[in-house]
Amino acid sequence: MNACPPAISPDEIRRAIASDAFIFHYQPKVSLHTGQVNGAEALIRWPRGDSLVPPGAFIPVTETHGMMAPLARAMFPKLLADLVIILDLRPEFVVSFNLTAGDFESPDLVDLMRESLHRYRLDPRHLQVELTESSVINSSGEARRHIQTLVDMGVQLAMDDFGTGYSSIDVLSQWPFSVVKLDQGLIQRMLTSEKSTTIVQASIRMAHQLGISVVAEGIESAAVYDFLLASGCSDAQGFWMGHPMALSELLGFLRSDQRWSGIPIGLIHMAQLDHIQWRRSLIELVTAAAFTGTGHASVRSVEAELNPRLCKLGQWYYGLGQQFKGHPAFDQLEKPHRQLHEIGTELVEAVQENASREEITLQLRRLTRQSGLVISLLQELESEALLERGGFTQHGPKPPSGC
Ligand code: G
Ligand code: MN
Repeated sequence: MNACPPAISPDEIRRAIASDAFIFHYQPKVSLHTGQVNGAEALIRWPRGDSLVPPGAFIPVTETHGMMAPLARAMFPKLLADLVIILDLRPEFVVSFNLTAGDFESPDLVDLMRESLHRYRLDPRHLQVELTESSVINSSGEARRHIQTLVDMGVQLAMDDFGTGYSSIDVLSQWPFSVVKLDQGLIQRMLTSEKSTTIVQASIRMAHQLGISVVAEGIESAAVYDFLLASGCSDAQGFWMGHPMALSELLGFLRSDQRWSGIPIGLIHMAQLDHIQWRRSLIELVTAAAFTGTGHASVRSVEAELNPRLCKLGQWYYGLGQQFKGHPAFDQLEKPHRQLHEIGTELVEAVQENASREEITLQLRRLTRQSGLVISLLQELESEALLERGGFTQHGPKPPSGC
């Protein structure tokens, strides 16, 4: 039997901080929109002799002896020095690192981050702070204010281990998170549990509707990667693409310019959901205004949504969707989508001009028919894109049962 390695003492950690012994390893994140590495999670590592002290052996001791904040303070300038080197190679790169809300009880850390960013002349949008929701739930108003200051500076906030806590959804509504990281346990259970699959898909949809991007963690196979790509997830992190690695290795990894599949099939599905929501809120607004005599004022507020380039479907079509250009169903979509918006505009005008109930009913019917056309083109594009890349029936999660 192997003897347990001796426990790490708080003094050893104190000395290691003072002697600058800790470094960062970086685990790459792949954009599911482009198939390229677009960021990395920085993880603190302690090289000692020829090996690394496992994080599980020193992080808990550091935490219980209140040394996480000194460690974070010592490591932050190092992170920025590494980031400057990475940005030279990939100017859009984003590095995330792990903190707890408790690290923000005093304003020191935010002050240090602001000063260091200034000193390194770095744009804060290249930085992302990962906080677990449990640390957020137990945090004070002070910590919350300091974190808000950070977000106002332009630093992104990611909720780590989403799906493992108690009230993730509520925390999302109250804190300025722009990213959620789906917990690796949830991702790994996806292959064997239909319920986990549904939870992952529903979380991605919810985040999409909130305008929050989703990083899936713990991807260990092509099957899981493909499934997340088809579900509309934004980014992927896991051993299948890359383990945490030293900075020099990361630079080599980036130079090798490895590509994964970046055909965002899942976004076609999101575009359908966006369209259905658009139609529903327009119809709700118009019928409330026309048939109950309320909501005239709110009808005016939909004007931006009536612009076919500004609705969510339009934003996708003229943005990320353009990679499907040349695909017949995609190319055919523009005209009916523009016509749909024309009908929507006429409908709103009819309501504003107090048109008769019959006229409004007629316009509503036209809107619904046109919407059917738009959806059927999107569905055609989605199923053909799935067919082209082979679907995930041979190696992916089981298809849903029941229908
Ligand atoms: O919870 P947090 O996101 O901070 O966890 C990051 C940790 O997860 C790292 O220590 C990393 O080594 C580990 N990790 C990253 N990718 C994978 C993976 O694909 N599988 C497993 N089992 N662990 C992973
Ligand atoms: Mn993390």
